[in-house]
Amino acid sequence: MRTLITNGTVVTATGAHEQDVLLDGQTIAAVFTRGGAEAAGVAADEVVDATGRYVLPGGIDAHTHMEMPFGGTHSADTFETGTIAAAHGGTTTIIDFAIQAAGQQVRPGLERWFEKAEGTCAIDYSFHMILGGVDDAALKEMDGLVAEGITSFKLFMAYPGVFYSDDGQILRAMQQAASNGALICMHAENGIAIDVLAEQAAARGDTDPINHGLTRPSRLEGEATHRAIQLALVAGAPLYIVHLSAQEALEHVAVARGEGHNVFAETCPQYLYLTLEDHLGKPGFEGAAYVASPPLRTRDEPHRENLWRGLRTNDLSMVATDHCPFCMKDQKELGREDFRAIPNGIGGIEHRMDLLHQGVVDGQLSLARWVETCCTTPARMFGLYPQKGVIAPGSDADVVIYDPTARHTLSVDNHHMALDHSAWEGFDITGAVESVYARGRKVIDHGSFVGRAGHGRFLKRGLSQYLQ
Ligand code: DUC
Ligand code: ZN
Ligand code: ZN
Repeated sequence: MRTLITNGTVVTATGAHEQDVLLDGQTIAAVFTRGGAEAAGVAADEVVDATGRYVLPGGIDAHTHMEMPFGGTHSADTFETGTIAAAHGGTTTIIDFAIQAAGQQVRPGLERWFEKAEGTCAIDYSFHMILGGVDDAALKEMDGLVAEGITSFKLFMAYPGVFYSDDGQILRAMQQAASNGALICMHAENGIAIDVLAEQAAARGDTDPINHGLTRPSRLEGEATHRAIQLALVAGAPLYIVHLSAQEALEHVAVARGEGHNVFAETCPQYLYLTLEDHLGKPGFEGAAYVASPPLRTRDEPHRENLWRGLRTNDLSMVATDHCPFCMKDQKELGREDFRAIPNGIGGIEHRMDLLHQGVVDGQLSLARWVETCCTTPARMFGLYPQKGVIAPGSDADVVIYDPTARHTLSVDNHHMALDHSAWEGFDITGAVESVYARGRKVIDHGSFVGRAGHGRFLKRGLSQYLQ
């Protein structure tokens, strides 16, 4: 099957280009200057007129949690529902976090993730590995996993007793990463101090959802980020900070990068748009929908402005969602009496490309930077480039046709995530995904899903290409 996409504006990390794109089977066969395909007499089974549309590389969401066990329940999206929602939003690859639970071995955790994802994903997928217990066995497993294409590992400085690693464990994992080429992804919040604050709040009777944010101050994200950077420098390992939310943390990343160190960070749409007061602080139990860690930050400090600036200056390398959806009913409700029992997570896999395009419309980001932070850098950072993240001959035919002028409103009534609410309810967006190709197969056609659960394949990743 050959598909020729004509008359569109191809947007890549290098800018906007008037080009035609030929897909042949699962790959991009050629990119022509406007009219070049016609002049060359290229024949195609399908010709798509993309006049007035952007033609983008498929989005890569490098931080998702499908069917993740947490606080006595599981995140609500399966690999099937979550990847279909992703496709609706112009994302054609996810990297999900397989989990080694505390007290368990690494391998069974990974095998469980393969079982869940195999045959159910609508788009391609890969895994990072969460290390919930760094010991000699886990360190040895790291080398094997890197050889098998699991080339990044997440450690937690938060959640004592669940996923938490102490500084010694972190240092040892970083030393292992320095020797095997893996990238350490860090959840940087001081969980020991947070647990003290949370316990004190509960003892005072401060149990509403907003206390989740009040007991996780941004300083403790800044402190943990600084400590993680120092440990990485001692180990001689590169470091990637996940879901950076606080200006204090960004400052430490910026200083390290200014000194020339291989320190990188992602942020998430919720930290660019939502706040502690306006969302986590909604009346009654409504704020539970916005409980995630790190928490939404206060609107009284310029966290959001600084994060947008960080995206422009490349102190923040990319945007992922930390998609971790829990319904209000039976899930968030577990913490109605005590904010500590609210499952942590916000769903947003479907809206990342739109919310960041809105940033372009609002003058926060350039068009090229939109694609770079959502598609190209994730591929480079996590060893998928140039198979993914670019429109170029030989790359996978993951292509999004995006209408930059369409307007729509995000809502639980029209989203495709398995969620009974939307953290993005009422957000007006300029720009909309029109059609999506995942490895050459059309999966979204004018807003309708026409793909197949099981089309997605596991992607064995190479080492991070952050230096390329
Ligand atoms: N943060 C969340 O909000 N959910 C899952 C795990 C995490 O680190
Ligand atoms: Zn995390
Ligand atoms: Zn996460």
